[in-house]
Amino acid sequence: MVTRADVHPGEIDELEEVWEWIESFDAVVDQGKPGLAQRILREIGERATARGVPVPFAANTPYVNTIHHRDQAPFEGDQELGRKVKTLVRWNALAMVVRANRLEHNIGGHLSTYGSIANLFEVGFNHFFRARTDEFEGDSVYLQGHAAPGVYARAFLEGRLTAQQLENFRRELKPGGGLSSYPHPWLMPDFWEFPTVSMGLGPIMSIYQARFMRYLEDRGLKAPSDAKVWAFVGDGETDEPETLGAITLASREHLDNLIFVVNCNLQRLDGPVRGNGHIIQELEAAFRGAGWNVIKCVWGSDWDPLFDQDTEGLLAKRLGEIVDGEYQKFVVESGAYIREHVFGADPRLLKMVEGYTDEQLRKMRHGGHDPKKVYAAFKAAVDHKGSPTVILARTIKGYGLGEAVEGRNVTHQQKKLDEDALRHFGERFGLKIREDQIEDVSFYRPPDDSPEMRYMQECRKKLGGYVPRRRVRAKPLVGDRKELFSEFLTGSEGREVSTTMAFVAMLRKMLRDPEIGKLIVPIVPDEARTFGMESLFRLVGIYSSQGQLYEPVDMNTLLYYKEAKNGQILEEGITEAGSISSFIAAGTAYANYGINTIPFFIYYSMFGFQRVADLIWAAADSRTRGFLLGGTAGRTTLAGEGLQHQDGNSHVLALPVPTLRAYDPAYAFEIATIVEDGIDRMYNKGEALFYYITVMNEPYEMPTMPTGSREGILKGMYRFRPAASSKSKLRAQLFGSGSILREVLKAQEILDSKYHVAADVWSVTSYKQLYTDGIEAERWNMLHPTEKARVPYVSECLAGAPGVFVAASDYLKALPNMISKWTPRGIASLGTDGFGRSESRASLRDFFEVDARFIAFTTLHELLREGKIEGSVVQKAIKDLEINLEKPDPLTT
Ligand SMILES: Cc1ncc(C[n+]2csc(CCOP(=O)(O)OP(=O)(O)O)c2C)c(N)n1
Ligand SMILES: [Mg+2]
Repeated sequence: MVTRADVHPGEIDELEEVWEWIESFDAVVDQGKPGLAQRILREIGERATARGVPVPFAANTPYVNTIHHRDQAPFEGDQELGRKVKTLVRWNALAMVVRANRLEHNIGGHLSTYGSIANLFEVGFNHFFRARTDEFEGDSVYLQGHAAPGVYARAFLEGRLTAQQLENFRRELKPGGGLSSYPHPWLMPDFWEFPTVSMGLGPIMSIYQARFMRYLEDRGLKAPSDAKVWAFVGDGETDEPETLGAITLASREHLDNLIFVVNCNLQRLDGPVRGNGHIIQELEAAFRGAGWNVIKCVWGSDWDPLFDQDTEGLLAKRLGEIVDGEYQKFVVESGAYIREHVFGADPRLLKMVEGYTDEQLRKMRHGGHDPKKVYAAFKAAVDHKGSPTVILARTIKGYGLGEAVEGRNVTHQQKKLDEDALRHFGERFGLKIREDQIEDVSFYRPPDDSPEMRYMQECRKKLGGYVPRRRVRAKPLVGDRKELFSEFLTGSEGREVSTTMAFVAMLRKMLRDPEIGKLIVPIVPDEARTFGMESLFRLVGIYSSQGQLYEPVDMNTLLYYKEAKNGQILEEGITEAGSISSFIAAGTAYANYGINTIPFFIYYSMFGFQRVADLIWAAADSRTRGFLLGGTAGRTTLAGEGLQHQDGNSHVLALPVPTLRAYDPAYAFEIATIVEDGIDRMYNKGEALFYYITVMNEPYEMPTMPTGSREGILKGMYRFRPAASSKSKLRAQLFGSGSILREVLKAQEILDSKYHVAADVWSVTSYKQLYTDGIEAERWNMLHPTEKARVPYVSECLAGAPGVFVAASDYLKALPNMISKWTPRGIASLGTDGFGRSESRASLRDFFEVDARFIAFTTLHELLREGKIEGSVVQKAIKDLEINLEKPDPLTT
């Protein structure tokens, strides 16, 4: 930037002319017309383009506060009392972590993240975060996970948590309960609303939360409100693709209900976030480029007089030159060092600070630690209209924790402080507690009627109550939906349909239901046509906050691409991470908004657990309800697509998620039974569950539901087709799942007609359910050694079942192997371990050895092992069934 000092009249003509323009511009600003100044710049920019002069692109503004102190909203609060409250929260947060680690070495916890974010949180808690009340839906606040100690400490001061609970931070199993390390709604369902600790998930979930609020409003499911979504994000956390990956959605959708606050302490765990660069400037460019309102809050009020003197932009220029690694150094260095290295670069800068002592220079506060600056930034953010806002607040990691910790690279994992550091803390913040309390690091809560405690409570009262606080606000649904699903129980009468088609027909029917129809939220990541869901476009419309501003190319067709403001389908585009974030928002609306939305997220099954398993884990933590539908599932059922697409994994990857019920159904009636029961359990009975159902694209006739199979379908297995004759000496029990069940049924016929083996066929709808039931029974038996033992459901089904046991599925062999020990004689498992292939279904099933031939052959082999048949029978079968004994192992091929 040119300054007056650069202009030497008559020397360089150009500079003089440039300076004249700048002076004219300054005059407009000095007249108090910033709007006009902006317009002039815009008009000149447009003029330049029209005249063919390229306009220089600048994603960044100088390294100064976006809000000039002249335009700052005045701080509406009592700064002194606010400071006292903050000190108390800081102390108790510190005490909590230090005590926990004195009691139990290595229990962990973080001091430094909260040290940096305390002021940002406190301004929010005292002045901005509105609680959920019966009258107002409240703000949704995603709090930076590693700063949890500060949130607990505040709740303790508010009287919501006891000293005992604080004492048991990170020791949740102690009598009286403890506190979870991070925000976990599962572990603290009355407290935490949003799990944020896996870096990147909080930010993306908050974006889709803000969008879902608009969706609910545009669809008339809730009244419009000015409720906000606040997301507190670490600067290191912005490296996660999820953090920045969806920011353009927020600006495209004009989500001015969304506020990101990035805690720019310039450090992550190991060291600086951008030692050789500028994280604040980098983020500014990214967010501005994406269309966000960016508020940089870098410098505290102490800097205002200096910037006032900086009429020529020298200081701003110098501050923009210093890299973050150097800024971090200033935190640990003396005032003299700062004088030399910041201001020493130019004698004019040195002059600016000649009246400042070194101590004053060292103490110059950063924006994120100045309540006035933060208040002004937050106020500007909540008042801003038309786009989301990000506040980039400069802070110091480990702020207030003493020289050995503040700004050091080791600060992140600091859990202990020596007595000197504790005393230093007390002195620095003017904490009025006794010396012995300092040494003991005792929790400290002044009397309720002390001015600071009253202030804290009054502030919260004005904002409607406490935050965070989780409460289930929806009333349970009451309907019985047996009738709604009954048509799917009777078979397709010769018509061949796939389970995907059957499911879509059910979805269509649910959408028309008077009670649940409007609550259904279909979510697709650009895959609706793959699943034959395009008929829904026209039926319920695709949600678009702007309606449809164009005439779709297929307008004259029945199933045209209909976008509508009240559209019901969330067509998310190609983002499984975004879609599952919508799923979580919709599946937790029963708590956050008191609305029982029922999400159905339908996606390519390989790109579900494999791609976004951590978000699915967060869904479970959040007590999400709803249905995940893995479409075009099955390693051999999805023909042609090959290695990356063919899913034989998801049912294994679904195993660890405790609240998830995973099903691999073969028939429409099974799906209908599962979905009907699922809605009942989740929304009528209020259970904290969600469902994963795989659906396939192989068309076949859907049979009628066998009588008495309902319980078995839900529990995980039932006998679908008994052997034709139970008299045969050679017996087998065959298990099939999903579309492989039909291979098993074919094997049953081969075995009967060619080898006189009478086999019962079981449909195993859920290995996960069977496994869960089995381990629960085993555990109960272990703990009740003298009582009548519980029998796992698998054992109950198969008690006395004759013959050998063979299972085949389109997933890994691990699934049947898991339940093998509860069957009378162990299971021979067939599955699809290995990489997929581009091939036809028949070739794939041969390659993975899960077709009827291999099932029959494996059964005969099992009978041979049991000594029930001669080797010659197996030899003959090898020929008859054309089994290639030399074929390569699909696992390693
Ligand atoms: C997905 C994921 N990866 C790694 C971690 C471990 N981790 C916890 S905090 C942290 C550093 C955080 O840095 P930043 O986001 O800058 O937050 P700060 O503590 O500096 O405020 C890391 C790597 C995590 N929690 N989640
Ligand atoms: Mg950081």
